[in-house]
Amino acid sequence: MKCTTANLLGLMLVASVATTACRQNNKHTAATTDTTKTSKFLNEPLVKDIFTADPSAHVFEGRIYIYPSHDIEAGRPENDDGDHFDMRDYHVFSMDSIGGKVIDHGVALSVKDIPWGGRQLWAPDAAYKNGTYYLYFPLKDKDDVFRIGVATAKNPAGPFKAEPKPIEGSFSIDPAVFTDDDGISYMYYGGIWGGQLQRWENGKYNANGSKTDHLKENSPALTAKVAKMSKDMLQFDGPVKDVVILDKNGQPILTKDHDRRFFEGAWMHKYHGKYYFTYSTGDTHFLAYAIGDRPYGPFVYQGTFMNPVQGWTTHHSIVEIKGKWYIFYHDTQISGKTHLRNIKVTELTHNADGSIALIDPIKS
Ligand code: FUB
Repeated sequence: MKCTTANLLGLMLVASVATTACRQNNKHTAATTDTTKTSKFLNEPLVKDIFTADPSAHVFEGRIYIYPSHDIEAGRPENDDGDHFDMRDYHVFSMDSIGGKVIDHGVALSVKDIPWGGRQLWAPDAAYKNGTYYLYFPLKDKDDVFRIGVATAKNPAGPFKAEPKPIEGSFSIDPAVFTDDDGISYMYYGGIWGGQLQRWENGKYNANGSKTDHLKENSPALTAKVAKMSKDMLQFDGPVKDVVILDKNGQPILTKDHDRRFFEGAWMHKYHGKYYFTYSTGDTHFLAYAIGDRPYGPFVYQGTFMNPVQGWTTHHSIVEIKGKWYIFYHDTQISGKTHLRNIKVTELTHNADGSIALIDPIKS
């Protein structure tokens, strides 16, 4: 890893707490957890020397691997399209246990090495199958349309090599790949506003698709998407389907229902045979969940399981580690700025009735 401007900027910003220095062996260690007694936050950042967000966590080869976005100060204006999130590469992090030392494995993939790439590397996810690790990532193509790409490696930390083209038929953002007990993998994805989902309502891209179409306020909300993955994990196998979320009366959640409708940041985990579809409500800043009997749904809305974090965006992953469940998430504790985030982790509890216990990321 090189000592980049972003690294140095990050180091300067957190000089009082960061203990990390760039090393020549392509790895460096993130700062150890700062347990300041007066902190209002439930948890402290896992990484303090660079800005990280949108953490997708997995257990690979007995270690916890985290695949986050790498936030930078790109000097872009802040707007509803998310132009201020102008990320250029990914780092992969790992640790041997929750609370253990966090290792930064350096740059795993750069936008300059993605042949079809334009701008904005947003929230990624990773998967493993048959000896290969797959990194899935949203990126605007050269026409400024978000697509989902895939890159492969033999090592969970990368470096990853991007496929020459995005996944055929893919669009929008925030891929999350779930592999069921039968070995079949599914990609959940999508995001409205800057994630462009509203531009794909009829399967074709319409740059004028509006996020503020008030005529649709009483219509079913736009849904996340789900597609089965091909055996080689490089393509979709079959049609892209809607992730339908119903209320407890069997009615679809409506566009105007900003507290409950899907916005972005999909994730799937399976608990006691049920499929838990979890997501961000975006402009109302909740993490919400809906439960179904099949990977394709439909899913029945259950409630929120995380209150708003500090910062506009909220994005998570849920993973089982040694019999306990954890949520990886982010906030803006270090910078106080929307687009410069830091990843965190905390335990997640499934109650006896299958509901998820509410987490408040800010101490009362
Ligand atoms: O990091 C850029 C975008 O912000 C992600 O893709 C969204 O989920 C939100 O966290």
